[in-house]
Amino acid sequence: MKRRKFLKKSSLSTAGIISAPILTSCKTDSKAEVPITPTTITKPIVIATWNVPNSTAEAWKVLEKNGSALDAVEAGVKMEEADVNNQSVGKGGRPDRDGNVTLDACIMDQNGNCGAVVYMQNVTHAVSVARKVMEDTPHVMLAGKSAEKFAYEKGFPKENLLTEKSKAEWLEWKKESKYAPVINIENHDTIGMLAIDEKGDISGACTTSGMAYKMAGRIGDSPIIGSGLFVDNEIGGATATGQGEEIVKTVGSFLVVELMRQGRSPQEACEEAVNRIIKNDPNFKDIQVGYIAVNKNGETGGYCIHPGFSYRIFSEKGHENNISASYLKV
Ligand code: SD4
Repeated sequence: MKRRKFLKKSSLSTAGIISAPILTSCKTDSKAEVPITPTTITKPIVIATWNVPNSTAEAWKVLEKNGSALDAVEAGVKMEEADVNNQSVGKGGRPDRDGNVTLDACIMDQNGNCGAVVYMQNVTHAVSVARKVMEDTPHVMLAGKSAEKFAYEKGFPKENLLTEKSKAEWLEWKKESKYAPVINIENHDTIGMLAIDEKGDISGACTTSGMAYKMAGRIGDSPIIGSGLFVDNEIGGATATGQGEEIVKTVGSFLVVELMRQGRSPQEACEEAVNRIIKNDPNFKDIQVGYIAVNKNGETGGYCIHPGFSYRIFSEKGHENNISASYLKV
């Protein structure tokens, strides 16, 4: 789509002129050609960035037994952290430019409690360490070596997170050392997950190894409450994937939730949050950002700058099956 057309489409929907659920125009993947009609979705529900069937299924296992949304999102994203084939999260993640895999993660519950770890190495389940920060410390965020030490104190094992595959790719990259994040590197990426449980409580989690070949010490949006993730039990939640710097600059996930508070649908709120980014960044064609959101009615939305971003919803009512939807705005 030409930029002008794209902007026009965005501003129309932002102004509410397109009021019908835009999600009905989502393109679904080949596994499930079911159009999404938000009004048919009710709690419990889980929604996650990217096509992560194992993660949403794992979260659902918790929700269907009347487990908490908090337990569901932790269990769900841990699947991706442990999956060495996902090179954007946890073990197997692509390293920074010095060859170190450094993890960022956060978690937030229905009471507004939250915990995060940033720049943590050698521990696969960053989200669980983040939860320990939330539950067992007076703080919200621990960084680097101190986060790692805290993890060991809590019984997490030390592991080498750099797989042979990610190492070989990094060595190849080093030959040119050109930092150019690739849009939608593959159909696995940072995982952000939101869930509403049977009681109607919402929680969220977000976990990543960050942008491949980032500068050592760089931290993105994913562990920053309000940027990579935000939930508010009165309103709903949002989470993000993509170029973290852009998401941080606009406090994206908080923005999405606040727009929903003002009456926007999850879809409209995600669109507006993307619009804020492209309005301020003339180079938006070179970056990808994707948001997903759910409100307390179980209505969902998702939006991104470039085609290729998908998100996955698992809910019972109206959707007996997993649904994997991509929102392609071109
Ligand atoms: C970051 N938002 O560190 C993360 C990266 C990401 O898909 O989402 N990659 O900026």
